[in-house]
Amino acid sequence: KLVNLAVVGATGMVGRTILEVLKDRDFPINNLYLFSSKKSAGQKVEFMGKEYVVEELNEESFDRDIDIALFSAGGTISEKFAPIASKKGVTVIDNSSFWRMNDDIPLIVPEVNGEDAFKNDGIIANPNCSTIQSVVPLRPLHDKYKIKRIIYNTYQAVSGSGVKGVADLENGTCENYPYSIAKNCLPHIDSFLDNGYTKEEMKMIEETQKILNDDSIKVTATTVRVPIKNSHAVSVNLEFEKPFEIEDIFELLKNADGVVVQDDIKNLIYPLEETANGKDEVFVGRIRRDFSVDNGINFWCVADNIRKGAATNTVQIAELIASRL
Ligand code: 2RA
Repeated sequence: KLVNLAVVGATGMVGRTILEVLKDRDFPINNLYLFSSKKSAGQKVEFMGKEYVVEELNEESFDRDIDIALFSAGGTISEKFAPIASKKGVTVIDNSSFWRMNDDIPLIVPEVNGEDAFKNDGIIANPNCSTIQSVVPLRPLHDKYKIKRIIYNTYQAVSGSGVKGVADLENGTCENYPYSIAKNCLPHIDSFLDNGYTKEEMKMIEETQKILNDDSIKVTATTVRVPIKNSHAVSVNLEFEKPFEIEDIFELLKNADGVVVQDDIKNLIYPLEETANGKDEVFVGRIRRDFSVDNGINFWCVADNIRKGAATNTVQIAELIASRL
């Protein structure tokens, strides 16, 4: 069935990338509607040889035949308009963090818990970018060896902060960060909470447990902004309940859905941001046993935080929903 699709936040960095991914994946579109804030309304966007005029989002925007709406316009817009759209029969796939930890809202990474996408009442949440790339490799490992504990250390590109973050790196300014991101790694993404963690760190902790549907997994995280333009890297340390052979870990990762293993240290092969940029897979390397515990491993993963971390994951969820329309 061809899909009547809306993109809310169509002129932003993720919104524009969603359009690229829709084209790359030949998503089956019947009618396409593009929405934005008042500021960006009226812009003309070319998509698949047709010109579209971006409309200002309002309460009547979904009073037309729309099957699926992809939101990437911030939490305030999602809080107000996702319920309006879903009440009119639209399935909303939301990139903001607003709905992610709501018990009734599925939080989906198709390679990990795709089936849960169908248990929705009209709103599906897309996880945080650094969470998405970190959990993609975990499905087969958790299924076979049961993950007991996860330690995340992230190295996050400035594109995660949008165009202002990129400008600060390129111009050496401090518009978007408290200190120069051109000269520092900043262990501070999003705001600090009373427990001493940042919201970004708590997102990785809570979202991982929800996506793997296992609150028994102990998770901790340190999320760091680094002077890289695009693509996030994450150092992942896992401790399993069960013993394993490292050769089997390699095999499971090589066969994991959505993963490309780049691990040949003799030839200095390991994941890099410049090879992950523009791609939709999660690149995994530096796979090795963690000798400091009984059943532990370390690995390094890199992914394009705007594509797999946001736009592509959103479109993959839309493909799942479209398959059952
Ligand atoms: C960041 N993960 O990188 C957050 C939101 N995109 O800033």
